[in-house]
Amino acid sequence: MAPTKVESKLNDADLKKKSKAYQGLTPQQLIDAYRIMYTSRRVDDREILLKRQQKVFFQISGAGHEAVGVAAAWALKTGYDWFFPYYRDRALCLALGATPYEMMLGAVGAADDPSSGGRQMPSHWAFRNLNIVTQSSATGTQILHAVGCAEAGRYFSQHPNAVRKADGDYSQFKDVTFQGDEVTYVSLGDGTTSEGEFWEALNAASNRRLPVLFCVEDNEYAISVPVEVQTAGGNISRLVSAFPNFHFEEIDGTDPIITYAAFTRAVEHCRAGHGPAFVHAHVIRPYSHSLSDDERLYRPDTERQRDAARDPISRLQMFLLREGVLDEKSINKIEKEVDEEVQTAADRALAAPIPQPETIYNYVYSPGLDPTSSAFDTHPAFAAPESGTDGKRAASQPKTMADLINATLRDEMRRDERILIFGEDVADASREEYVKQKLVKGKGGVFKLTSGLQMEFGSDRVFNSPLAEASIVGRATGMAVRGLKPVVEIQFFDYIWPAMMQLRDELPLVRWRSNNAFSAPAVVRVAIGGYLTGGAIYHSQCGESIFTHTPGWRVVFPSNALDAAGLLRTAIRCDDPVLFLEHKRLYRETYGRAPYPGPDFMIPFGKAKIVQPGSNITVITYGAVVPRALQAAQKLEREHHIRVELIDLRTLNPFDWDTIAASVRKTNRALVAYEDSLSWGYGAELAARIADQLFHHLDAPVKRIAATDTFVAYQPILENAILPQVSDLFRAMKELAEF
Ligand SMILES: Cc1ncc(C[n+]2csc(CCOP(=O)(O)OP(=O)(O)O)c2C)c(N)n1
Ligand SMILES: [Mg+2]
Repeated sequence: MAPTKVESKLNDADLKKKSKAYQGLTPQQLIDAYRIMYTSRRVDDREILLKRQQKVFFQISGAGHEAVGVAAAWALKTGYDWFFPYYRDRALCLALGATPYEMMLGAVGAADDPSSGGRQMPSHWAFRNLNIVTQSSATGTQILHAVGCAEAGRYFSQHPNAVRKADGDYSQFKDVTFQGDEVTYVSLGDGTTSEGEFWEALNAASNRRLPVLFCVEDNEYAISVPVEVQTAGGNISRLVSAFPNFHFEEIDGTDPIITYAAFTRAVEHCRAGHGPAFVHAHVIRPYSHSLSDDERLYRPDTERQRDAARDPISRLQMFLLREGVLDEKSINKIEKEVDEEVQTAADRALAAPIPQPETIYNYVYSPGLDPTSSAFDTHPAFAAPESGTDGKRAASQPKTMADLINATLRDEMRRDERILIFGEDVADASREEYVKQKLVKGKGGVFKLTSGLQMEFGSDRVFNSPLAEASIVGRATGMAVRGLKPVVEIQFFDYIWPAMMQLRDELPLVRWRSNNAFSAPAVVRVAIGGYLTGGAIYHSQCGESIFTHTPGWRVVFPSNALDAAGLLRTAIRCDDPVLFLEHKRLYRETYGRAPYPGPDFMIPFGKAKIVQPGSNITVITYGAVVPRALQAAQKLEREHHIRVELIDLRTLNPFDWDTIAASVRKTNRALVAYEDSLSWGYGAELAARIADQLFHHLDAPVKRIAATDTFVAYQPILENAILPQVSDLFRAMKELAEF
């Protein structure tokens, strides 16, 4: 938008003096600030009008927060720094370069809405070209993404080769840009400071001295809950003041000049590499929480009038008049121009095409790289056992699943400098000198899966995280958005739940909700499952169906060493988020060992393995039930001449329906076996599909065998009774065959 010329009669000397008084902002910049703040308010007002006319479907305003947005945008650099705003940051986005028209496209849910293509509510900003990253409605999740983003910027500065792309993997779709002194901005409300993820983010940013600028826009309410209920003592600045390496500011965020000065100091601290900054801006919320809220139900008029007296727009207007920067006529002129622009934007947006229903499946997964395709189907290259060096001979020996996962991670990290590994206890030793001085051997994971990787690749590529699962997944998401390939570990599936908001509402959803503007193809490795003899309730759980029920994830669950290696490589090279479930009991099992299949062996997703062909019944399973079902099937054949076709799914989403269907058409009998508790488990969906789509081929009801509908108990007698055993599988198979 064209800036309005200063209309008052200021000479050069006056201007210089004034600019100093305005904390470095020129009178022209103040006029521009007024224009943007006023535009922001008018877009809100127009949306409210359209909502009342039922032409838009939701409205949440940035009213009262405009000065903070403009000040932050001007202290930072468009397209250079990175932004994780929240829904009140309309003025920030406008000041960074977004337009009222683009915002209106979001409000009407137009196909060309740059933030989400009509998939998200309005004010959920994403502007790829402005480095404004997609956000969700979940309060606080964005803070960890910002931390990961800042870590990525630093990583690329220290590993410029990581920018390189490879053909045929995710990196071909990930152009990396970074700046050595870039800053990541993230904002949130006062209520959101109560979320655990806020504290996890502060802790990580502080400890790692990351250039993250945290901005708390404190309007004293979270919907109807006042700040003194959210925050012990009523002031978040006081609570966070002990975090080291921070620069702190607490300011009146309704005054753009003061706010700009505070942001400028904060940005300087971050850019200089001193660490993060925290700007606590006191603002107002004149328009209720959203159009679905009426604040008169919980705020008396007196309080609302007190706020109104601090309205940032009228304050700046009065200031400009008082200073002689603008007169009434020029203010009216600006406002008229803005009103016209907003009106035109709304009219154009209302006429814009809306998304077509058939596009709903677009961008659940990468449109560019299909991990089920033949590109991911390569042959193993086993080392020849009789010839070659000792190393080659060793490589030809059968290895455990744990060995091959470790070897795959190692080879992929050698191939691709974008890969980072972090999680709880994954490093050999955080105090790396202990290992280097050979004082200790190093840990490398509670199951030793990442053993030796820190020592080979360095502590900036393999490192321990704090004990904070949301932080692991949230930071990985921020890194993956920037083009890194984090391969993070959740130590036990039983402890995945603190990360659930990130795993359900964020990582798998980044691509779809931003209409492919952003993506986060990270890998989350998780140790899962029971049969441990003593694992008990909190070290034995399954629960994979919760993730196969979440669109956006690829879910992998190998049963043997070779599949684990081939599928993990596909997971790392593909362009989708992958939940890689590793059964603890299988890590070092004799069953399914294999020699190392070489550094390029891949298995495509969605391709089951027929473990044993058969003609009488089909058994569909995966994970640790595979060897148990095989034992039962072999016994059944020995004792009763019943031939079982045993299918190992290997990947749960996508899953290989063609192989299941072909088998059931042949045997006419299906048993679905799984380790998770029976009801609502993964097998329920398979059984339903078979019953639905293969009904005419069935000679017997589709049966399921699974754990009891309880958790897994400690005492082995109880554990055996709870988890499906070989004898249970045998019985179920026999009954089905004899039905
Ligand atoms: C995790 C989560 N819990 C609850 C909500 C519902 N909700 C949306 S906004 C909001 C209040 C946020 O208050 P605050 O952080 O102070 O921001 P403000 O809206 O006041 O700017 C709540 C409870 C949500 N979106 N996400
Ligand atoms: Mg608030």
